[in-house]
Amino acid sequence: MPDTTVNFSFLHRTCTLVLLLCFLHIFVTVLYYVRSLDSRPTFVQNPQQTLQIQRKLKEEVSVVTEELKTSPTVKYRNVTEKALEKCPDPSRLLVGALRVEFSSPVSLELVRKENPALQEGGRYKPKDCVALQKVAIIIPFRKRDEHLKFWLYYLHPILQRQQLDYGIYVINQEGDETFNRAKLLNAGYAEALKEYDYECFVFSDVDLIPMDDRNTYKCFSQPRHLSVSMDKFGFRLPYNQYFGGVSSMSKEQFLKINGFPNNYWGWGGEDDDIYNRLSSKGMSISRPNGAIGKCRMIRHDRDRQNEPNPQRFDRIAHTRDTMNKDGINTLSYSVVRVEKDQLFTKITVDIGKPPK
Ligand code: UDH
Ligand code: NGS
Repeated sequence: MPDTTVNFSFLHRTCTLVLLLCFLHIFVTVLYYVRSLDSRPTFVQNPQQTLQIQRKLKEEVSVVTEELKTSPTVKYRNVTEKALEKCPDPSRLLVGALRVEFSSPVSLELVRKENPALQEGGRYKPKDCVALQKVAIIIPFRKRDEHLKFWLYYLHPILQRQQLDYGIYVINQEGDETFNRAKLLNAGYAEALKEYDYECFVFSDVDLIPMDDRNTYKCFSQPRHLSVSMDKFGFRLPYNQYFGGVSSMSKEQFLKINGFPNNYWGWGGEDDDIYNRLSSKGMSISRPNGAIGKCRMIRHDRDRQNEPNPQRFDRIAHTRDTMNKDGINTLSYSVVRVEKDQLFTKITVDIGKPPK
């Protein structure tokens, strides 16, 4: 009996000790928890506070967004970024009437040296502002190297002053078959678009130089005729519908007329066909005034394999019937060579020959 009493008493003391230890543990844990609550930053707000903070953040974001939209220079998080403005239209770099003459020859080396800002392929865009338009200039070409040098010598400085984002594409007809100006222009349109997202296309003969830099080589709300008063015509239009020499069209205007005809082999009529296409689609011709539109042609003899095309009168009489079946939608040619110079991209193309 005494043994049992001793055992019971021992057990009772042990249990009491364990219980006390448990209480002590709980007490210490609670104490630490309460102290940690005191020292924590108060991240959790009541719903009212949360809403207020969200509103403030929204306001700050919209202020920064507005600044980005309106101000060219935005300081944010210590980073200063320059957002470029659109170039002014007309460009403030223009000088007006120019002296154009062809008495002493020019070299490509000289033209390269005088135009250091050009990128390979005859590409340029203004550094300090966003150009108004991305313009591809397409030149139909075969064996006119002397004319091309003069063209590059005069046009590059003018186009840079006009602050255009431009590229020069010389579309060179391969071989000695009959020349086809309009088909080369179609090929130039297609090739230029493979390189860059051009929105405007200027089609220029290699022997025509503008005499006033206010004659901007860009596109307008209507197709533009740029060579309106040529020296060889006594500085007047030869006839009202004349659309030859230098013209410009937006991509949209060009596609609306299904591009240019591919079947005018030899000299003449293709420009009249283009005029017919435009007027059949309800478009009119926009032109600079006679003073600003003055230009000089480099005198030359008739080219070989570009004799007057005897079919041209019959063809221009049927433009409306043929324009949907012959144009950019039926263009077929192959690229023989692409050469990149600092001053131009020369693309030699095989455009075939007139059907027998
Ligand atoms: N072109 C060439 N090579 C050629 C033929 C034409 O590069 O062999 C190009 C060139 O860009 C030229 C354009 O196509 O400016 C138009 O050529 P064109 O022969 O239709 O027109 P252009 O006004 O000559 O240059 C017309 C005949 C001039 C005869 C003058 C006689 N004194
Ligand atoms: C017209 C031609 C056009 C040519 C224009 C000017 O007669 O293609 O003369 O030619 N139309 C026809 O022959 C149907 S030019 O004096 O520049 O050689 O552009």
